[in-house]
Amino acid sequence: MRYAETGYNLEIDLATGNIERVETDPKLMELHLGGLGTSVKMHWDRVPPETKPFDPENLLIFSTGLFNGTPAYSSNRTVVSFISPQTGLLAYPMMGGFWSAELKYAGYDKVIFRNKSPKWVYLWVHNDTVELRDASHLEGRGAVETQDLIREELGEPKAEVAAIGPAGEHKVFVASIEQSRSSASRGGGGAVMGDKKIKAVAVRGTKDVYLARGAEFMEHMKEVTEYINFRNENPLPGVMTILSGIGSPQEMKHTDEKWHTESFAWGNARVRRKDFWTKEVEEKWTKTHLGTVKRLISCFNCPQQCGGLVSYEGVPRYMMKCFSKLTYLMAAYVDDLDFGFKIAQRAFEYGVDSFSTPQILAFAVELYEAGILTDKDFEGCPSDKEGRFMWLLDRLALREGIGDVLADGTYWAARKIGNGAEEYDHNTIKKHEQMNIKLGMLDPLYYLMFATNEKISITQIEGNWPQAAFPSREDREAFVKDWPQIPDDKFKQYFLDWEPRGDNSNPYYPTPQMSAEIVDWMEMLHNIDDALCLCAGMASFCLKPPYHIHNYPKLISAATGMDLDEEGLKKIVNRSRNLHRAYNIRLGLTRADEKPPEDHWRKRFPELEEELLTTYYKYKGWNYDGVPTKERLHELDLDYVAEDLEKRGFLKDG
Ligand code: MTE
Ligand code: MTE
Ligand code: MTE
Ligand code: MG
Ligand code: W
Repeated sequence: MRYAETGYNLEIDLATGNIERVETDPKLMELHLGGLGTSVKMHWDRVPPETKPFDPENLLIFSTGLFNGTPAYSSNRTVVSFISPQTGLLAYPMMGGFWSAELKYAGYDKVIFRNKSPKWVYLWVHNDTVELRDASHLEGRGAVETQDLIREELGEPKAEVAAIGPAGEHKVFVASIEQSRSSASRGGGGAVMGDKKIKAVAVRGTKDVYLARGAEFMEHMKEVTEYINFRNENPLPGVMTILSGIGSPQEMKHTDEKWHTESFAWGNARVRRKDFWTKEVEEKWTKTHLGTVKRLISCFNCPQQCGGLVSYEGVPRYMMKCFSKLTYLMAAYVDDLDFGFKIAQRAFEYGVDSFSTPQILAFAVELYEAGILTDKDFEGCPSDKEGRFMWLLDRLALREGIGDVLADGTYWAARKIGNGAEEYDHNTIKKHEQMNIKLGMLDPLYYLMFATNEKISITQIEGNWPQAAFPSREDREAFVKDWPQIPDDKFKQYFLDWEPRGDNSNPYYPTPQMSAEIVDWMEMLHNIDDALCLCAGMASFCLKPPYHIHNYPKLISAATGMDLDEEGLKKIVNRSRNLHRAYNIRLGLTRADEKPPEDHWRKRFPELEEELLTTYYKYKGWNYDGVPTKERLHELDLDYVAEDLEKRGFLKDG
């Protein structure tokens, strides 16, 4: 009997149509838990580093995590992994919703696609019945409408469907995979699906998932439940509204957008508008918001309601959450919230990432204004800001005209366009568009998080540590008094001593050593969440979350029967993290790539930044180049990785 996991994967060879149900090695759970952890292991073992994103050998893995389908609240993520067409490194976008629970209940932990299908297909998984079905009639259909069309033709209203839209079909590098109220957005998973000619993956399951010690598990969950209730009744004081609660950022609930509209940059991540949020704007936006978001909704087995059902005049109803509300309108430099709701609907049907896409469109507008793109490139484009963005979105999603170049993302497009366009690609890391943050003073924690995290996106590493120092000592004392989530008491002192101004403030405080420790802690929690496929909004991504390093080992032990303590759990996720790093090193990641976008901060400190990176690498057990050392790999039972890195010349002299 297998506990928490089902112990079976589905292996789909798209070239031959062969489908296999494969029993997995139980040892893998002990070594990597599941989710992202075991997926990384599979990429390492099976996808050689010479593989290009659109080679048939590039595996596309849809993975559940260890906790999906168990009673653990908010465990509803699916992690999709593949070599990204945009970055050339391993990408792992995640989506919530209900898909993972269905797959677990159907009896599988992962669906692994290899090779390419000769014609459009979708996969239908229904317990023991698994089939590739013709999808030629779905070509050109939207990523959201396709889900309904498939449920209808299957006669299975409860099937969960992850689908691509036209952008994925056209292998747009920023194409997403859309599913219910969720989206595996970043890194171009939609393009890899499109390249393999998979239009969708539909799942329905009615079996059980077993727990090793169910009663004990439920006892621990009682405490989690109590804490969730407590946090919902007691929002944190002293932090911005968006960070005061739990769940993923409550953009559908809150109407106060002072922080985002004034702290993040508009246009192609250029301009900060520090006086934007006037009384007048607030009233207008609040009215639009409340008139548009009809009700709030949750993912599978989650008490929070982070999603919104959006009904905006003239466009079909759809689901939205978090920051997509603002990315398009801010990039387009449009002051109306209405535009955000209008364009997002179209973008979701195309199936594109709402972080990267608006940045690319704004980049195109800048190039046009600078005369690098011309009237010929923009032939037929309306001249108003809104019309122009819609027009550019259509071109990009369908790879028409100038859109064909833009569809590869800012980095690649800039190099294809040439003629000085590279200068305008200023907001990418590792060839991937970033959040349009624009702040004054370098923040050592965000510096490290941006530069080094394997997701190549800030969302997958920030979280447990407050984003800004609290002005008053009193407030800091109150905050640390009730902070059971921290992995070590020393963090309380770090926080108490951290001040908004003066000697103990950014960028020199937290010191490089402290910064390394804090970032490592936040990242470790994300790595656990991504292995369990638990929503980071209830753990690593929020302040004072219900799940943390002290209760996770107990829950995992009761669920799996493994008997893990904190050290044991840390070791497992560190093992997966180092394997992940080694894999990206093999794919060409270097120290020189590990830097934030050029002007996230006005004030920069090159020497300090070097020291931060070096200190962090050392803390991680990596050498100057960011490669895990032989000793570190040995400690983590990864000698086979050290051998491989040595053989390929990435690791010299340990
Ligand atoms: N893109 C689409 N199409 N839909 C979305 O809901 N969410 C954005 C961004 N891009 C979103 C999107 C937000 S708020 C986040 S945090 C990231 O995707 C999450 O990235 P991931 O899905 O790749 O993990
Ligand atoms: N959960 C995990 N495990 N990892 C993540 O990166 N991102 C959070 C949240 N939960 C995240 C996560 C953020 S910022 C957002 S906006 C939502 O997931 C995105 O939800 P979606 O992927 O279902 O669209
Ligand atoms: N950058 C900063 N400095 N702080 C944040 O909280 N959150 C990330 C991303 N970058 C975040 C950030 C996420 S998940 C999203 S969706 C957008 O910015 C908006 O995040 P927020 O709503 O948490 O501010
Ligand atoms: Mg997502
Ligand atoms: W988000």
